[in-house]
Amino acid sequence: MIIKALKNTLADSGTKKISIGVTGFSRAGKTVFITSLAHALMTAKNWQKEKGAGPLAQFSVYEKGAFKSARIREDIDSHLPQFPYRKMRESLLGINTHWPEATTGISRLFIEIDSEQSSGVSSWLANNAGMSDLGLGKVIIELVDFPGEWLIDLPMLDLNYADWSEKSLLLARSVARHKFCNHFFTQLSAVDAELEAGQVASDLAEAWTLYLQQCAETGLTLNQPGRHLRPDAFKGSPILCFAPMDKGLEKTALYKLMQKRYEEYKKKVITPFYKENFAKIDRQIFLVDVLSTLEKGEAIFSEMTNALQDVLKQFNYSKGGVLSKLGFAKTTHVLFAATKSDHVIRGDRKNLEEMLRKMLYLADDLNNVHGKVAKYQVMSLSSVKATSDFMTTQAPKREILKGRPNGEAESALYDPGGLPLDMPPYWEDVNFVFYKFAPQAMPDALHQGFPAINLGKALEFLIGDDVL
Ligand SMILES: Nc1nc2c(ncn2[C@@H]2O[C@H](COP(=O)(O)OP(=O)(O)O)[C@@H](O)[C@H]2O)c(=O)[nH]1
Ligand SMILES: [Mg+2]
Repeated sequence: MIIKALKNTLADSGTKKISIGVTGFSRAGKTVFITSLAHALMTAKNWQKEKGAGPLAQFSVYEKGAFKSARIREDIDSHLPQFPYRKMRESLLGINTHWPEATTGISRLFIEIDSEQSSGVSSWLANNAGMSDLGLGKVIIELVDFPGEWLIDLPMLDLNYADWSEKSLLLARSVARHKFCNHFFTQLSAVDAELEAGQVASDLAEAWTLYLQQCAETGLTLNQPGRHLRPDAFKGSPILCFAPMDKGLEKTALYKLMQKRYEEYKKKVITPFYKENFAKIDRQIFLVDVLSTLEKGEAIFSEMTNALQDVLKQFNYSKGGVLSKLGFAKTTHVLFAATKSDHVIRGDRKNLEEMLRKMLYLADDLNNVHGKVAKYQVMSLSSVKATSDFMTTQAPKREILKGRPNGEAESALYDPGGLPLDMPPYWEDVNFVFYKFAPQAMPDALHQGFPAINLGKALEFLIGDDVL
């Protein structure tokens, strides 16, 4: 055991480590992406001979036949929660396939990838000097999974309590949200400043949480504070007992208590989460669920675009170079992926990519990301393809999907309708249906990985330069 650990340490000293931030709002597809990517890497050997096939198609090391092996390194940061790869994979295998459960806490996965050492120096060292154990030709990628609800907290770092309250209360009165907020506003207007502040604060926080839960259920994104929905280790902690209040109450003990807790929340919850998981990521894949928000209509779609805009301001992007090497402004590659692309017909997958690109013109209108990073790409992605592509037999022939929507017993043919080409879309003309397809039975997936679209292409963008 000790010798193995020592060998690993020695080998790791020459190994490139790449931290990939898998980012996205709740239900964007982070957990499914990590599961499918890990499983594709673990099973890639089985596809090796069929170039251009399998879930890692378009990952160049693999297509060139230079991919040697991948393994999960449970010994790295073994004191931290590990991403439950086996459990997630199991849910998608077998007869009763189902999508993995929603994520409640943070976890990490380290995958070591070995490739043929194609560079002259490294292959010479390996072949002639017996130094193949030094980690040359080896890359360790770190993937972090976390509840998407926490991501939406990052913009709070730039706001004080008064400004956050004003913004949140205004949003709560918006068309899409006001119907969920009556209970909270009734409580807020009846606040008795004479009562013990701690109790009133926790009642208001409870009413605010109820409101956020209802908003989240309808698909709205800007649900702050995110830990009210997914508290994880902070469950029951007084630090979460706050909610927004009108400025008119600022002289009261209750307001001051809320303000104090808000600042504590920023300092003790959001800042450590940001520092540990985002401040130093090398590469970022931002998963965006364009499709289900599109189906939910204008209010939900535009709130997601606004949330994207707020969140993108928080990251530290760079063109690489000295600053990034010193640990400042690290993230050099950013990939935006429109997920669940198996919900649209083949011919619309490029349109989906185009929709996201246009959405980013709105969300990143000052080019804070696009103009800053060394590498930038937009694509559509399906981490686990739950549909098959079909052509109708009767004229006029058209593309269609075969799949099983959640809750249905059998697979059938579905026409999801086309995607709008304008951004923002002309909402009266949108006729796209998001069928919420369940994963199909995938008898070969255990040894062949899950069928996917553009998974290898995404990996190529993220680490293709590093595993040559
Ligand atoms: N058809 C299809 N559905 C997906 C895919 N990825 C995610 N989903 C759906 O999106 C839901 C949320 O995915 P998940 O990875 O848990 O999202 P997270 O909250 O970002 O971790 C899943 O339960 C699936 O219903 C995909 O590649 N194809
Ligand atoms: Mg998740």
